[in-house]
Amino acid sequence: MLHGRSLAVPAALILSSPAVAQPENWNDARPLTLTLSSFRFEPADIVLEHGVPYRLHLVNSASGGHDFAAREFLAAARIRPQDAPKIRDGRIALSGGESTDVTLIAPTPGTYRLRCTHFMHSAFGMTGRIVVR
Ligand SMILES: [Cu+2]
Repeated sequence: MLHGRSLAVPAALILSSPAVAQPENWNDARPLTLTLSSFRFEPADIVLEHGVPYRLHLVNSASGGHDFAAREFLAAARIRPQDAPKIRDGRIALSGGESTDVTLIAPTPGTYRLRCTHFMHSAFGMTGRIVVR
């Protein structure tokens, strides 16, 4: 009897482990291209569905640097682990001509701000919105 109980404990621990209980189908992520240029995001309004994985393909078509700064969105979204190092301080930085992919699962529904933090870029119109519904 005691032996049977001791076997049940590790099984319960395994089932409650997030890595096992919530497998992510990162390969099924929907592709979404976002272009950064001087001084705009295209598209500037992004609509995502809550709980759906997306592969954000960020392209900086300008010769100078820009960034995808969306602190609240990136903090709330579930980021594919290998893409997490691309995010620093709520931003994904892209040097001129650079592109990168970040795969994530859209967070809680709401409207999240997007902007470029380079000096004066948001004042010149480099802002956007991410709407999760
Ligand atoms: Cu910019």
